[in-house]
Amino acid sequence: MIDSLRGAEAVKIAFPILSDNVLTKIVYDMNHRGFGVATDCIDPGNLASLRSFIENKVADNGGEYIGFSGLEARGTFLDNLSSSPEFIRACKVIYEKGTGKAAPRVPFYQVLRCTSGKAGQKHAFIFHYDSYVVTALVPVVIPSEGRCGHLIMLPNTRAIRENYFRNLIDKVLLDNTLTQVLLRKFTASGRLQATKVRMIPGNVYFFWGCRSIHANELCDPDKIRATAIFHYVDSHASSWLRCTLRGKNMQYKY
Ligand SMILES: O=C(O)CCC(=O)C(=O)O
Ligand SMILES: [Fe+2]
Repeated sequence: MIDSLRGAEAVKIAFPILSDNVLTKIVYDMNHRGFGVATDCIDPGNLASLRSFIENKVADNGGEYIGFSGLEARGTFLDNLSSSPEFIRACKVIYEKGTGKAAPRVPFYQVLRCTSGKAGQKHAFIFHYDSYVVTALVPVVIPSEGRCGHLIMLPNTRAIRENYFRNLIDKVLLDNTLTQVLLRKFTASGRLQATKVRMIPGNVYFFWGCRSIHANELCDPDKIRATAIFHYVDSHASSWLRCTLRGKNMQYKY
C-alpha cells in the first residue's frame, strides 16, 4: 500500500489499465471463440462488498431472484466501475477494434442479476441477443458446485443488425417457445455445440452481445448466482422504427 494511504481507507482502483496487446487478444477471442477475458482485474475487497450487498438484498427478497437495472444498485462498487475511465476505455477500444467504427460517447446500460430460489430458475435458459454491441459480464457470485448457472452461448451467429426491422425478424424467430425448447434440448444433447463459459469472480468477460445467442444455465435454488452486466452501445439507438414502436425514452435490452 502506498505510504500516504497506510492507516487510512485506501481507495481501491475499480479497473486496471489494459494494454493494447491485451485488448487486441480479447477482441481476437471474442471473434474466434466467442468471448474474451480480462483476468484478475476486480479487487477482491470490491467484490466482497458487492457480495454482501447482494446477500442482503436476496435475503430481504425472501431468498428469491432480484434484479437491478440502471442506477438501482446505486452506492455499490458498480458505480465506480461504470464511471472508471480505465473500464470505459477498455470497452471503447474493444468496440472500435471489433467494429472498425468510432465509439459514440454513450453511458453503459447496467444490470445486476441475482439468481436465487425458484424464481431464479425462471430466468435460466432464456436465449436472447442483447441489443447492445459489447457485453461486459462481471461475475460476482458463482456457485462452485452443483448446478452453477454457467453462461452458454452460440457465438457470433449474426452480424450487427443495423436495420431494426431485421432485428425484429430475428427476435420473432428466437423469442418463441418452440425455438427456446429446441435450443435448450439441442445445446444439452450436444447436437448444437454451445460454448460454455465457467466464469470466475475477479475476471471480466466480454462478448458481442448483439451478435451472440446466449443464456445462463440452471442454478440450484438454494444458491446465489450474481452477475453485473454492462451493455455498451445500443445498436438501434437511432432507429426510427423502434422509437415509433416502443416510445423514445425507454431503455431496451433486446
Ligand atoms: O447473467 C448472465 O450470465 C447473462 C445475463 C445476460 O445475458 C443479460 O442480462 O443480458
Ligand atoms: Fe444478454
